[in-house]
Amino acid sequence: MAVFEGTFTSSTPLRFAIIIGRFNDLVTGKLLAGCQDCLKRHGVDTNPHGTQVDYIWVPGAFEVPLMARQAAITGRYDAVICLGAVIRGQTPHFDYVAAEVAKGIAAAGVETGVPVIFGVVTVDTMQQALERAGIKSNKGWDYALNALEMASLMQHFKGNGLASAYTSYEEGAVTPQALPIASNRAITSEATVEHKPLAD
Ligand code: INI
Repeated sequence: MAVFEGTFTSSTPLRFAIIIGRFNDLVTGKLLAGCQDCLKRHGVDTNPHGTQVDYIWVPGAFEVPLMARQAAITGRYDAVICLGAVIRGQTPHFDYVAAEVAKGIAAAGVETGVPVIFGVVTVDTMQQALERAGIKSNKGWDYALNALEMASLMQHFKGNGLASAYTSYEEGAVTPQALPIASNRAITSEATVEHKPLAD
């Protein structure tokens, strides 16, 4: 038997998608900066015009899970990092939004087999959000570390997720019947996705 662990540096260049909610961008912008700082210091080229990180901006945290799933299903990324800030004082339906976002992000990872990192701060006040986005510490840094670790860990288990099944289907190696049920709808509608680096 064996022990499997991820590392924080990889001998092969890993690719990441970072999904960022614009809502509360005072917070999410700082989370992103922390995230980029961590990736850079671990040898990742974070330039949006480079080959390792794509940045995808969405209106708010509610839209993050959909884009996380779309990004993961392409099979292009070793991990997807989701950044958002949901602040109780700003939304009477805080509990619903926070719960849906958490469930959606978890589902995107489980369904596709690609690590999807939950980097959405859910707090009571803007002060608390800012404390987590640089004033005391920057959770963006931690989320990037989590992504590096999971991306590296998953290298041991490549070939078992929906994203790889999707790629095999695109290459004609498998039929839709051979894929997980949840993937069949996605396969037919997403076969023409173009994989271009996105500008910031
Ligand atoms: N989006 C957030 O990311 N954080 C919030 O605190 C928030 N509040 O307070 O409402 C928020 N709302 C927007 C939401 O995420 C969607 O973008 C919007 O409802 C459109 O679907």
